[in-house]
Amino acid sequence: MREKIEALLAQAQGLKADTEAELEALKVKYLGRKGIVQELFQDFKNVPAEEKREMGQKLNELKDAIQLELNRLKEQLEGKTSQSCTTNDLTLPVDFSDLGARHPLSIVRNQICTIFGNIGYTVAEGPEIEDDWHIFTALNFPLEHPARDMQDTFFIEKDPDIALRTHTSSVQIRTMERNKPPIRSIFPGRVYRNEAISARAHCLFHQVEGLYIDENVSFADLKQTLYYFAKEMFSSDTKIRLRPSYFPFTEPSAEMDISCNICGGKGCNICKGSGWVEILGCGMVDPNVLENCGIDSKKYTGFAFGMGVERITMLKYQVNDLRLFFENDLRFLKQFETV
Ligand code: 2U9
Repeated sequence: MREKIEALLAQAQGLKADTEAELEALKVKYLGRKGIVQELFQDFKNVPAEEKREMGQKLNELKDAIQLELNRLKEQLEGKTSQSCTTNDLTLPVDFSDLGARHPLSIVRNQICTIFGNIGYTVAEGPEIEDDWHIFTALNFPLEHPARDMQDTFFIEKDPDIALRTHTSSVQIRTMERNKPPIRSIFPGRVYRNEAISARAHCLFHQVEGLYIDENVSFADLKQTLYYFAKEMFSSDTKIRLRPSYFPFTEPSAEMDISCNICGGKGCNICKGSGWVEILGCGMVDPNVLENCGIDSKKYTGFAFGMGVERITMLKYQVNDLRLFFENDLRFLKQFETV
């Protein structure tokens, strides 16, 4: 019996099954009710008493070894089947039916970049995590300005000098620090403010700011540039008006309205009956800001402007809830230009 068991143990190591049926046949042959192992158990009664203990152990070892081998073959076969089921048919034609759409904010940001690109503006980008100098101090924000407050700005824990930028003006500062005039660039990017999320406000939004610095740049240049932008962005019969305003980084400062693109200026619920809608802020760069960046304010002047991409997109496509831009609902997103 010893020789038989040893021969069977050796056999068990080399068992092969290419199909479920072959595996089943092996199971019957070795472990079935009339199988080889069962036959050996039948013969066990003839084993001399002094060998019974050793032979009993060996028989159980053989049974376990065969069972283990059959389990391994079963796993191998299952792996093969699942692999063959997931293999793609690479000869099938590609399905183009479910292409994505460009996000409306990307469409409008790209349009803004193209409109300014056509009159010689380059595009510049910079970090979203910034230091106090580039977000506030270089931009002439007084120390007690509310924007420096934790209520309004996301600061990095443990370091009051570092925050998420609240505007892309920080990139303008970096551009002026590194380059000599003439500078003519626009600055698109994400900005962060500590606001409660609603239909009209979000803690994350997108801006495009612009900067033009050279000798003899005037407020008239600013006005003409923004008039060109409004007509390109909305329609050629769009009118603009500038209202005086205040920003720490520009002097004089203004806010710009366009004639309502929905009612053409007659008055509707979008423009609240006034015929005008606000689209951006602007002004002549404060001489302090130029000096903070190493630009001679006696020689150079410049204008700057800033707009929220969400606001322009809402007006252009008549979207009435800002949250739609951030929810990734395909029913909303698919209404815009497809890629
Ligand atoms: C430098 C100097 C001046 C950028 C400007 C505005 C006015 C403005 C707002 C519009 C809506 C921000 O997105 S918004 O909330 N922006 O009103 N931005 S002037 O002026 C600069 C920028 C950088 C160095």
